[in-house]
Amino acid sequence: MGIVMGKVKTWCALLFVIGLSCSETLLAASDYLLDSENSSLYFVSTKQTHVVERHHFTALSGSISDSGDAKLSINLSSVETGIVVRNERVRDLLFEVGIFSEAIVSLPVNLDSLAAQAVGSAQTQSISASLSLHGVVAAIDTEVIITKLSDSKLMVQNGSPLLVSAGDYNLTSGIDALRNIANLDVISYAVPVNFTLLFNTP
Ligand code: UQ8
Repeated sequence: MGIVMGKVKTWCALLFVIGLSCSETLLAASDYLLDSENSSLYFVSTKQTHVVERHHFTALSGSISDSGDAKLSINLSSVETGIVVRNERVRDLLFEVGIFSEAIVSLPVNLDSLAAQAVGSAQTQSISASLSLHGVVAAIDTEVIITKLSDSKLMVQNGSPLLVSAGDYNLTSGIDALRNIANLDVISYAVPVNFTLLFNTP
């Protein structure tokens, strides 16, 4: 009888431990949502050779699903260049928001490595993402720095300068249209992009 009770207790303890680790896995696997208020995505334009200006988007959304699919959506109508008429021209002549309202970045994320990362630490990861912009989907291979701010908060930043070539997304004729309407000799087709993305899990 004593041996049987002993075995029952061992099994109960084992099931308890399995139960605990299952619930931890479930917690670690919950969805992350972009904290859009505290996230940013900037890009830089260069005109007349030496005039370099910083712009950004005010409406971002995104998530990392419990199956490891990360997504960032950029509302292209939310472009902010600091000049109202220029915002309208970039929206209409460059991005053509009536047809292509959003840019979407998607990539797979290694959730195990995120779960194993210590709170307060940062890791650099090479990623291969796809960017859908202006009707074209193209690969972006780059590095990101992932900082685990708490058990429920991640910060993801570009780990090296990120360059978008307008030609890769069928955007050169739009840039030429902006150059013509503003009476400029040159606007560069090479556009540096910088991002800081904060994600929270409930
Ligand atoms: C844990 C984990 C790893 C999670 C992952 C999380 C995640 C989702 C990560 C994502 C990572 C990733 C790979 C992100 C990629 C982000 C990118 C690359 C997004 C793309 C953003 C984007 C859409 C960028 C814009 C691209 C582009 C080609 C822009 C061109 C801009 C230009 C050149 C504008 C020219 C402006 C200009 C000088 C206009 C001239 C002008 C005009 C017309 C005017 O009217 C005017 O006023 C009267 C002027 O002022 C006088 C002008 O200058």
